[in-house]
Amino acid sequence: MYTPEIRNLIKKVEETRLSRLGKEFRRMTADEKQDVLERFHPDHVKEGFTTLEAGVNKGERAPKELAFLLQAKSRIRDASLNLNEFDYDVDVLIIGGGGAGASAALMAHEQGVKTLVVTKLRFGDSNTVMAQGGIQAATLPSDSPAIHYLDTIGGGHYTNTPELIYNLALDAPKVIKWLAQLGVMFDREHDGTLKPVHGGGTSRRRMHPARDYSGAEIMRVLRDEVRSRGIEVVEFSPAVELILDEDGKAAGAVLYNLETGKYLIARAKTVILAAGGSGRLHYQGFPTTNHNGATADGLVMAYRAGAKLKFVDSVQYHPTGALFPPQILGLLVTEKLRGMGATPLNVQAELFVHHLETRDVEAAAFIRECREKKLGVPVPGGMAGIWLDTPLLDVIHGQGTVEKNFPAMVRQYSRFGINISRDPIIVYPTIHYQNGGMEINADSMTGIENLFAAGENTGGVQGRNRLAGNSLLDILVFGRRAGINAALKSKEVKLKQPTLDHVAAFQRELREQGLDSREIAAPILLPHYTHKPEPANSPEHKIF
Ligand code: MEZ
Repeated sequence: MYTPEIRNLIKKVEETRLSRLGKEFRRMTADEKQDVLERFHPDHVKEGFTTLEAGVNKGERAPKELAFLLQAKSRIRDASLNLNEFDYDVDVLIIGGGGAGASAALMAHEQGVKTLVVTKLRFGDSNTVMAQGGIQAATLPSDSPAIHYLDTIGGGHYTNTPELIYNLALDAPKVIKWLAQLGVMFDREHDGTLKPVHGGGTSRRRMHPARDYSGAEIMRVLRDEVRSRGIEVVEFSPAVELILDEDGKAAGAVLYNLETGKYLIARAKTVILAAGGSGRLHYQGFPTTNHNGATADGLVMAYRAGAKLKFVDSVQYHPTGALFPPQILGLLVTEKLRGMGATPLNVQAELFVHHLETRDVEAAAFIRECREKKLGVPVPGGMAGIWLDTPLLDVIHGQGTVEKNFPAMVRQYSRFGINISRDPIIVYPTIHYQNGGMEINADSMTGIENLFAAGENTGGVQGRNRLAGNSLLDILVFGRRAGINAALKSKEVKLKQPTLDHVAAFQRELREQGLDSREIAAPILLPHYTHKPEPANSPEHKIF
């Protein structure tokens, strides 16, 4: 329920709506973008970062909260484990039960190899199911993978790895076809053709939604497919350490059964890390759109095993996280709203940024409007945000548009007495995506032999800024590639003596750097929400 003060401010938005119809704020120049990013994007807040003192990325910048975990002690430091007595013995071990893990499992299984998925929570609990707006692919006659490539590399400030986005854009139409054949119900025109929408930084309509629950719809189908093909899935058993063989090649993982508290050994000829992102580390105290398991587990395990990370100092803040009501603070308000024409406004109901700038620029402009210009919309508790004029969509496209295209969002807000077809909503940037992660090649292979990776725990596909809809695509393109290539590779592998020597070696390095006195062990597996005082050097989790 909006407060009387907020209701009063809404009047200005309503009074000016028709005069704003068809108007857009001009696009920023390259210099203006650079300026707003440097002054207001959280990636440029020096105090949010530190320098890594151990591991392969030593000397590089990382968010403080992530650096703390990358350099924390191992959970199994004091456990006595017999690596030759295994609980699971498979060809391909997939760590992670989101979209990347599920699509990898389907492809690996199609190669006729023994495939196992292990997942921290329930199968499907992941950022994939939280994705709302859609998946990018050049499917319109006016579009092409080449244009998709150019938009993606432009949005990523030319930092994306070219061979990765070449394959991302090229595989995209094939992935949409595959998903549709499996049963994903994308939004379609009356004649059955696909109905993509715009996203920030796209020059063509390319984002394919399933209403505003695109990720849940995709995960529904992938999960059903994995189950119906009889692929083994072990839930509530996160991997906590990779196992390498005596030659330093990936050879399995140590799992931790969350119900029994016992460690389990999974031996595998090849391993795929698809363990997701790190939004639940709440960098710089920001809220997040991410699911509870997004605690950087994949990065932590891979880093100890010696995998090189790329762009770990680059985090995506989604411009439109819910700011009010506080019960849904930080939850995603999909970019599909802006893609269809909803515009951000300041407290004076003025346009102040083009509604489809790329996310980093849009988020930085929102922060500037609130912090420097003091033109944010005040909410109880002292914060200020930005209006997103959702009712404008019914004016532009006709009555019922919001209801039809955003059923999940309508429901989310109606629980708090807010009708988003009638009233604008108040948003502010929220942590959405980890741009960086393990380096991979176009076969989804990391620098560690027999270790493959896909999805949010990799870096390079998205560069330093991801476009909307390119992460659902990334998990499928590189999840599928990881599945196929890990399966093919597993057919050649002769397993050797498994070891955890790399964990011991990393502990030694931490000790030498004076970093081993910390109490927290990583991966932390679940966010560390607590009111108890934190040990020294630990990240705090104050929201804002
Ligand atoms: O790719 C995304 O992150 C996406 C489309 C999110 C959204 O705003 O819906």
